[in-house]
Parts: sequence; C-alpha cells; structure tokens
Amino acid sequence: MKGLVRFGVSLDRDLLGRVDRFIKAHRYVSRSKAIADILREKLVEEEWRGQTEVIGTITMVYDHHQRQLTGRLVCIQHHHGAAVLSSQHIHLDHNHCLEVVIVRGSPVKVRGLADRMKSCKGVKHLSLAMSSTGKRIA
Ligand code: NI
Repeated sequence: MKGLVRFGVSLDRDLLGRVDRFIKAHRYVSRSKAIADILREKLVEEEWRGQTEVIGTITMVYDHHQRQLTGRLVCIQHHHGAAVLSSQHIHLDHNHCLEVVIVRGSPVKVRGLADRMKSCKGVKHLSLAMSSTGKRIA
C-alpha cells in the first residue's frame, strides 16, 4: 500500500481489551484495519462540523396516508435542490413508502435538509449516512 507507515501506540490494557472486542464483533481481520477505520470515521465526523463538502444518503420510511406529507417532502427537497442529487422511492406496503435521497453539499445544508424532513409528521424513521468528498467549501 502506498505510503503505509508503522507506528507504535501505547494503550491501557482495558482500552485495548475493548478495542479487541470491537474488532471481534465487527469481524475485522486485523487491528490495523479496525483502528484505521475508527480514526477515519472520527476524521469524517470532524469534517462534518467544518467546511468540507459532504456526500451522503438520507433514508426514510413514511406513511403516505399522512395528509399532505408527500407534497411537503417534495417541497422540502425542491427548496434544497442544489443538495439533492437523486432520490429513489419504493412503495413498501399499503401504508408506507421508503425513500432514499442522495445528497451532496455543505454539512450544514445537508443536515438541515435531513432535519426538516425528519420533523414532518408521518415520517416514521429517518437516518442520515454521511461521508466526505474531501473538497473544501469556499
Ligand atoms: Ni410510495
């Protein structure tokens, strides 16, 4: 691997025990990969607070019988048009729809969009998965 560097880290025994249980629970094949993932996740989280562009998905389940909800969700997405790249809608069962929205933009905008949709009456579940494009926002 390009630029792979080995370095020593000292951890107290309890913390290392917890790390090893995490590694086992998540079926990692090596400590290095697990620790790299944990660090990367933390760094992405940090970027979400800053000025780095993010890309992610908003997954939600909602009750389409809820009065005006479908229209409201479409309206919110249009209002955040620049951040919405694509969406997919599945009619889950008689009452429920599943929608996945792919979003890209500043952390504040993307979070704002997810929060507005989540606050609508009839949205049963919404989760925002996030990653970073690494691009700085001017
Ligand atoms: Ni539907």
